[in-house]
Amino acid sequence: QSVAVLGAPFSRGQKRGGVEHGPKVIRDAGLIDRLSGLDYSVHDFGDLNFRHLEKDEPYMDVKFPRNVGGANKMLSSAVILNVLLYLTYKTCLRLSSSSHSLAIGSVSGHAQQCPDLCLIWVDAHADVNTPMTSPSGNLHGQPVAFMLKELQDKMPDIPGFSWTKPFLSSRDLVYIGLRDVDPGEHHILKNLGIQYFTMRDIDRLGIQRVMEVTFDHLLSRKQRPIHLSFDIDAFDPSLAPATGTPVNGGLTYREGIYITEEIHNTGLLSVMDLVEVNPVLGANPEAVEATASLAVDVIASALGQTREGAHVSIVEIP
Ligand code: DIR
Ligand code: MN
Ligand code: MN
Ligand code: MN
Repeated sequence: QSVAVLGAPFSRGQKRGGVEHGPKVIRDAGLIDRLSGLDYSVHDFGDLNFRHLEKDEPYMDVKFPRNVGGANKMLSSAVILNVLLYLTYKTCLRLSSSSHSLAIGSVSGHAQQCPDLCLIWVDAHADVNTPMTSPSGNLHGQPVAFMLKELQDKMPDIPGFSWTKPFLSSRDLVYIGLRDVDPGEHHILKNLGIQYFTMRDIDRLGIQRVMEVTFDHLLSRKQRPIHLSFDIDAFDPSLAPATGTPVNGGLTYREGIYITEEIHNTGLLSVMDLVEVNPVLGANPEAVEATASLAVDVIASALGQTREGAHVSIVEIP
């Protein structure tokens, strides 16, 4: 089987730069070799080259709307193309973008090819602020609001985003790992009845039960493609320090890997984003390296690396 890798170096989803280098450090941490080692034929599409628009006044409080909108549009087309290509061969696709603001393009491109997809969002944050509820104006805190049909009338016409319209029902989304949710976001989660698991829920239920309920919620009516959007800040900052908005009390290594192992085991993972690795924010090279190598572990695990090991049955025990 084969896997496509696509880098999307981009940082305009937030004020602090640096995440645009995320794809590079993840590649440098050995991503491609690791995937080849899992017996994938890897198609590395390299990095997208986003155009930078100098003149990009904030809209309301929203920062860099035209840059973020344009980059998402480009990523969306790239994902459409990739999914199309890979659906033909019935294989899995993965993708590494950098800022979570690019999830709009990634998920919408995926949804154009696979309209019945469901979305698993692993993150310390819900990223479902609308421009009106956003305390920061940063688009990396808002991507889910662009996707949800139920929020359509809450979204103003933001310059740069006229190409996209909401495509996801709130019941087709599950959050895992939340622990920093803004009041407006909490209202949306409750109001729309979105299924979410905070870190407290993981403490209470255990990660095994959380995954069981997640799949029950998303897949019990029918099997369908999964889009996994994994923000590295879901992990505890002790494991993933090189990221823009670390929040204490995050996923352990084992909880994170269990999530991706279980998603792999469904056989339904179709597109994955791994976002918000920011080498500029690591306190030292070790912090950056640890974060990037964690990202590679998460991706490899989502694509079938197991902790129990694996063997090819035609090979005799030597
Ligand atoms: C905050 C932080 N909820 C915001 N969001 C982050 O700016 O909307 N998302 N860090 O990843
Ligand atoms: Mn986050
Ligand atoms: Mn973020
Ligand atoms: Mn995020």
